[in-house]
Amino acid sequence: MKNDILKRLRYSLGKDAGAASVQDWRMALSLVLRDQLVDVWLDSARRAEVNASKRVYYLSMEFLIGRLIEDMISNLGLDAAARDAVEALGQDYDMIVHDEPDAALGNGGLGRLAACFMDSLATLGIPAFGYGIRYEHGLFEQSFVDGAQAESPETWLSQRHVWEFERPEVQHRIGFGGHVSRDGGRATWHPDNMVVATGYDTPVVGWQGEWGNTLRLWSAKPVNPFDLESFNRGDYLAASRSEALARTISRVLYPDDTTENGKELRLKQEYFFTAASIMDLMCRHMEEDGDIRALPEHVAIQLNDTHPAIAGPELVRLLVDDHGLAMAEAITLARRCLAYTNHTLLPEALERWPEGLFARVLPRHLEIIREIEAAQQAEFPGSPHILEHGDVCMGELAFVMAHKVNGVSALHTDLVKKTVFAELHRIHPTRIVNQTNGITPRRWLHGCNPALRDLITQQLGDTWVSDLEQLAALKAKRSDTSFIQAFQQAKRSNKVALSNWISETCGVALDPDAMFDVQIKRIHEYKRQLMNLLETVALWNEMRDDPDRDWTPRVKIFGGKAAPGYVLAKQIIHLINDVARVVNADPATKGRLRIVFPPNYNVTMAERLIPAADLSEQISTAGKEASGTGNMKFALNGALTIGTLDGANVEIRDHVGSENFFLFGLTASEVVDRRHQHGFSRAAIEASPRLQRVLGQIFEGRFSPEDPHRHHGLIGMLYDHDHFLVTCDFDSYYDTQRRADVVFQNSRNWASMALMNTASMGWFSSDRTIQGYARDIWQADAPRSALERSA
Ligand code: 26V
Repeated sequence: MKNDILKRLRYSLGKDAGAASVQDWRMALSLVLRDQLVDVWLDSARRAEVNASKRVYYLSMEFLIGRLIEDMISNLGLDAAARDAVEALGQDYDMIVHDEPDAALGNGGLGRLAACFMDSLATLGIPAFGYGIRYEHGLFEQSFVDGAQAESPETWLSQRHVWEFERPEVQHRIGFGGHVSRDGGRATWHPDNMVVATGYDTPVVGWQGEWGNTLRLWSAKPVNPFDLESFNRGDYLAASRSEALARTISRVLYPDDTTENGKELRLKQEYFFTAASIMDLMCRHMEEDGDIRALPEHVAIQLNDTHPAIAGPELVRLLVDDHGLAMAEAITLARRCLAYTNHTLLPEALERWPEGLFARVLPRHLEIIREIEAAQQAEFPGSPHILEHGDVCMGELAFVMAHKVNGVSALHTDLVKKTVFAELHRIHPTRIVNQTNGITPRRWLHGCNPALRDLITQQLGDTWVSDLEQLAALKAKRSDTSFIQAFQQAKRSNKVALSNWISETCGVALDPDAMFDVQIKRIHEYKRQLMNLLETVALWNEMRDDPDRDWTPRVKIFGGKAAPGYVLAKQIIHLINDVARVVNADPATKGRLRIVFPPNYNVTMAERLIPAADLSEQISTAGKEASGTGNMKFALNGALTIGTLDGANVEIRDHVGSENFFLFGLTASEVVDRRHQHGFSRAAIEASPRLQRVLGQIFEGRFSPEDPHRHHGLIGMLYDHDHFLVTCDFDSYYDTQRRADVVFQNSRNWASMALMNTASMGWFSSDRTIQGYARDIWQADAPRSALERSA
């Protein structure tokens, strides 16, 4: 390996060992690893082709993959070999693997789920492609300027992305706009704008390197690089106009996961990557099989939310306009290929496009949507409309064009049936199914938590990594003193490592024996970071009032980005930073309470924070968090959860046992009732002197003396339109936190409860989730050898 690295450094990167930077060494190592992936990857592709296997196509606007190098090393089983080789070359191994930029091609849970699914599909040996967009700029970088969020562009591609293979020969032309002509019954779309989608392939090789799938991301290029005539005329701007237009399409990830409906560029991005993917899989099918009517036997297309929902009309368009099928047959055939996952019930996040915009960008698709709508109404009179109030409703479109629709946790699926799709569920009572989310244990335990991983492997051997239910055997160790001590030791070493990192990056010293209480996720009103902060201020007050009490020392850790246009979320960030400044400077609570908010939360930061957490904050308003997946990562790594009965928290609590979970708050149905009570938030505030005091302090500028009015907006919101019931759940949350304080004082008991969490989380492996999709939705099997392995 050492020689291979030197060879790559010299012949692929053109660098001499003496002149090589950390980045050069990292790229050389990565290229050596990539070589090793290629054989199994190409072999897998060939086997899938020879067996004419059904392939899964996972269409997602987002793949939040983070860094890949450590995954690649450990999936290939090369941990020791890579370290030895790099050290023999006199280089710092950890520095090299930490040099890789974090690929942030997603906003949060939905994108990270897609990345975990790719890992599980490869580990299970299910032939699959992930299709998405190769954004030039991922999610913005966050910094704090005087406590307020500032954004700057992310630039992961400023260095070469070493894992990918550019495929200049894989190109599809994607049209926009124009008009539709008719010749007899046959329609032809004449777009007036074209771009080319070029594929970039990243191999995704599963655990132990036995199977490899492809993540194919599309980049938009101009059809003609530039207009030579304008160039010769000296009009350089006009010469590159078509280029500029094309490149905007894959330029940047939309950073708002709720409000950017109706933006033309977003619709173009959605159509761009969906059409490229559908054309790509159709070409593959026609080459391999040749019978267009056999498509559903060979193709399962999963739509990750409604973002690729235009896949339905696009598939119908190709079947009717290019392959000459009748409309009714085309709709039925397309439906047999398609399935749709819903990830949110928030009304503002459900996609709708103004019909006028749709007509301008995708005129032929709008016609087809009208036909789909007519067919649905003819068969099921009174069915909910796809076209409503001048909008194209993507949820209804996705539902009607899918043979299965799934929610992502038991509670969420139940609410999908009862709320957003109640009427469609009545008409199609077997279409909606549940597939509770999961996480890959390779990254979220084996990779990120070496201390705990080694302890588990000592006990169980290493087959748990692809068969996570084996962790249940650890339950027998809950009263085993020496094992519990080793378990505590692993957590403590992670907390020490995190403390060192926080002291370097935030300049705040932490006590590793304090309770590390962590809330990391996008900043959203419904996730209630504000409630966590109000509780922190209340605790601070109480510590100052009663300094002689035996307080449990706490470190409150926050992480997360606010969408640049989400004013309230940004105010919450500002308030957290304001409170942190005052509390961290207070000698009265020194050593007892600390607040830290490291900027630019991303996958890599999650990998540092999760293994070091004692308490996991999963405190969304019940009925609002579809599933959550961070909740699973924490519990797997031995944190206890403080949480509401929301999303997958419900199932986590069922698995780990109610005695090992800090439950509080209103239930989803109580939330609905409470909202109907007039003046519910003022009543809750009046009933809680503790909350009143905190709100008063913030209102008076206790934490922002230089600008005492700064947080008036937030406080006013809590009094007058507390839509997410922060005020109503506050007291129950505060009391439950104090209960956690007491339990934490008995560290051995806490550790034994934490162990019960780790030991009970096997079911939340994304391997289990993917097996559920394969069985209930895709009817896709792994080729025999892989199946035998997982059996
Ligand atoms: C929506 C939109 C709407 C318009 C513009 C851009 C954009 C980008 C992303 C989204 C999706 C938001 C939905 C989402 O991320 N849902 C999360 O999905 C996780 C995986 O299923 C789940 O664990 C979280 O509870 C859920 O919030």
